[in-house]
Amino acid sequence: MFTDVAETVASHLDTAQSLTVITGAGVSAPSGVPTFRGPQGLWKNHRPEQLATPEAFASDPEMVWEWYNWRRELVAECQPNAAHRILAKWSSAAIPATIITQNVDGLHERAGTTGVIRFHGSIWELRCWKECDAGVIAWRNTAVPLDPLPPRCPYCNELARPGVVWFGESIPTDVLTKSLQATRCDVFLTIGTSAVVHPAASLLHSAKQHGAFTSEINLEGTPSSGDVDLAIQGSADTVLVEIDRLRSK
Ligand code: BV8
Ligand code: ZN
Repeated sequence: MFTDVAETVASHLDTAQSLTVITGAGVSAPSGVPTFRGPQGLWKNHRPEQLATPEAFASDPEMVWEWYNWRRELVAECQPNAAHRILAKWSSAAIPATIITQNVDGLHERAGTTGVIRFHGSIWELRCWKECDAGVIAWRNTAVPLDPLPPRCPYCNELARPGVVWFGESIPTDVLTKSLQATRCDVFLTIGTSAVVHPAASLLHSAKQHGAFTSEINLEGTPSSGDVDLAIQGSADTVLVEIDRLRSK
């Protein structure tokens, strides 16, 4: 059903000297991780801006930590899918792909992808809410379930917060710089994202300005669909398997 468009992407990949991919929740959907804005989405009984914000955490840290603890438990039971595996393979190819992800679930890393640029951080990292000297640097915590809940900063014993970027918070400068640098590429793929969250969604426009061939792989149309050279409607895992099959190297 999409072999011809997959062939077009595969042929661009065969001649590309650099490839950058940005992924969203749709890449983890086949693994059973709910998307953010889908029917059974992670936000269904909350508006995104309500829950994933510093204000929500300040007013009710227990409620926000209940939500993250639930997501961590859910993700811990999920396995990477073929989309993660193909991207992991491409990240260690002769011409390695750069994988930028909006996802905080860690499934790209679990699939073996090297050098993942985590645009919105990770639910497997915590930071000190009071930003004490030692605790301002995120630390890894993979405990499922979290105990105690909410978790404390090991350095000052104040509240810990999830190591993610919330709405109204800036993307860390080094992450933004690395991501913008990665948009200087021959091929830019945006996969499994509704392209409504900025500045992540604007990386596509930066890639276009640098002359990249751009393609979107998504189950449904998005605000980016009209901006890419080739929009492919399909599931990230099956489309990536087809493109990988058609690549000659
Ligand atoms: C910033 C981490 C500067 C936490 C997330 C008003 C006030 C303040 C800010 C704003 C404002 N108005 C606009 C903004 C900017 C705001 C923004 O973009 N808002 C949007 C909602 C309008 N952005 C920010 O605040 C950013 N910071 O701008 O800093 C600043 C500073 C101060 C004041 C102003 C500006 C920070 C944004 C980061 C927010 N953090 N997550 C957590 O995860 O808990 S965002 C959240 O959405 C997730 O990270 C997620 O990754 C991201 C994007 O969602 P998607 O991944 O696209 O998921 P979604 O469900 O939406 O779509 C999935 C798609 O997959 C669907 O299209 C579906 O069809 C498709 N799909 C499903 N299954 C499959 C599939 N595709 C393929 N195959 C399948 N099988
Ligand atoms: Zn601290």
